[in-house]
Amino acid sequence: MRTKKTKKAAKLARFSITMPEPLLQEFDQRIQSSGRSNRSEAFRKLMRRYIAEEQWRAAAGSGQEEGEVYGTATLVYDHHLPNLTRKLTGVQHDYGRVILCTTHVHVNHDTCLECIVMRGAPSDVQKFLEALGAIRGIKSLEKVIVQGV
Ligand code: NI
Repeated sequence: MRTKKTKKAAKLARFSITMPEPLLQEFDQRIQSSGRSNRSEAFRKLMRRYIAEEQWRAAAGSGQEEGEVYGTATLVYDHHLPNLTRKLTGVQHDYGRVILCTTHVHVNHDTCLECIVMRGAPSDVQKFLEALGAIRGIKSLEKVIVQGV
């Protein structure tokens, strides 16, 4: 007799959320224009990302040196700012052990975009991100700790 392995579907729960109407309208418009998911799927995606990030934050906060997280840090900065690129390079060399690769894009005459792919112990990755965050002049720093790897 052949048995088919099937993944048991998780029981679904319903709940309600209160939020400003314009925020919900914008959210729904984005979902609709992406054509990829519905509101529930979009919320599930946000919640998984939030949980992964909080798990990492908790592990990093307790100084966890075991285990490994993957993530990216995406930076936007003006390379003309005095010392900024020197400090950025210095920090990346200090934490070379958590950097898998870096992609640099010259957006325009002034602006650079850099995406750093990271892998390392939660506490090490956090220290690296703190060191990046301490560099003055960076216009934006987006951190993503990925789930499912
Ligand atoms: Ni550049």
